[in-house]
Amino acid sequence: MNDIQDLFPTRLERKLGMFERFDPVVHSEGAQRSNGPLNEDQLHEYEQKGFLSFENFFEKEEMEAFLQELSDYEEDEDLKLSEGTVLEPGRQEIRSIFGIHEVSGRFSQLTRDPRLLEMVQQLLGSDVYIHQSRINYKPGFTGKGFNWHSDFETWHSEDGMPRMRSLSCSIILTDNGEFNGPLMLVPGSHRYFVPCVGRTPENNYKESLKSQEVGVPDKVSLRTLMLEGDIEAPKGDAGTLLLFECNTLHGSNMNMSCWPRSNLFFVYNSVENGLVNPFCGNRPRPDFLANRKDWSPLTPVT
Ligand code: 6CS
Ligand code: FE
Repeated sequence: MNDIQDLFPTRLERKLGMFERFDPVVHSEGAQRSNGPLNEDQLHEYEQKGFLSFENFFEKEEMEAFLQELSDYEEDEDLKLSEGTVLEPGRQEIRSIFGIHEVSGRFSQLTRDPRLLEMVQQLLGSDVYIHQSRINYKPGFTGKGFNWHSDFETWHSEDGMPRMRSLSCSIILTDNGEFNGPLMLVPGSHRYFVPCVGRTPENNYKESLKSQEVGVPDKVSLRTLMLEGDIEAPKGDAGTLLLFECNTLHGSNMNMSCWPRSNLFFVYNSVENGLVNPFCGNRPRPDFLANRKDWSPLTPVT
């Protein structure tokens, strides 16, 4: 177990009410806060909503190269069999490929793109490293959804992430429209921690990455937060960037359209927020889900 106090008790036998966040949302202050690429309005929006989206963040030509990698991986039978690849429940289509920055040199370099790194360092107020990376494919007709959840609730409980000082950069690879299961977020939900009921089974990830049952907030809490903040689905064409805070509630519907909804995710963690033992008490999850082997600060690629 940990010798540090568990400030975010969850995966309990009985329901514990949600409580207000006490970690900063934007961790930088003073000159570090004002000297980064995000202006005060953007910082304020991120603090209020828990996410920011940027249309046409990447050029069309860059996206073509990313899409080529996406289809190469889809055809790669060996990659399909690797432990970091999750298939859609009961099907042969790929749902997610984890650890993608360790598979792809291009995506590894992209994690250090100054256009991303400088914003992330400004928001997390420190040097950063990659906690997790993945591609979610959500293929047409068969791509299942993701239940409402806070990533931090999982990363705290199952990966031992101590505090809310992490965020996801999601790069839209195929147009996210109305009908192909776009990511939905609850604005303002990042300002509350919602403890979840239900103990975490050993090797929970073998099921949770196909369909998350443990660590899903209760409907009373979800309703309260949705009535307060509504729901937003920041759709956009390939090349759109979405930054969302580790504790912002999000989920998505199944894809009933013919168009895939594929997104690339880089999860950045502050080097001041290194993982400890999982607070749920289970063994640590594999490295492709929670990086424990290299926390050296990322340096911008020039
Ligand atoms: O368990 C995890 O780390 C993954 N689960 C979800 C539903 N979102 C975050 C992450 O990819
Ligand atoms: Fe998630």
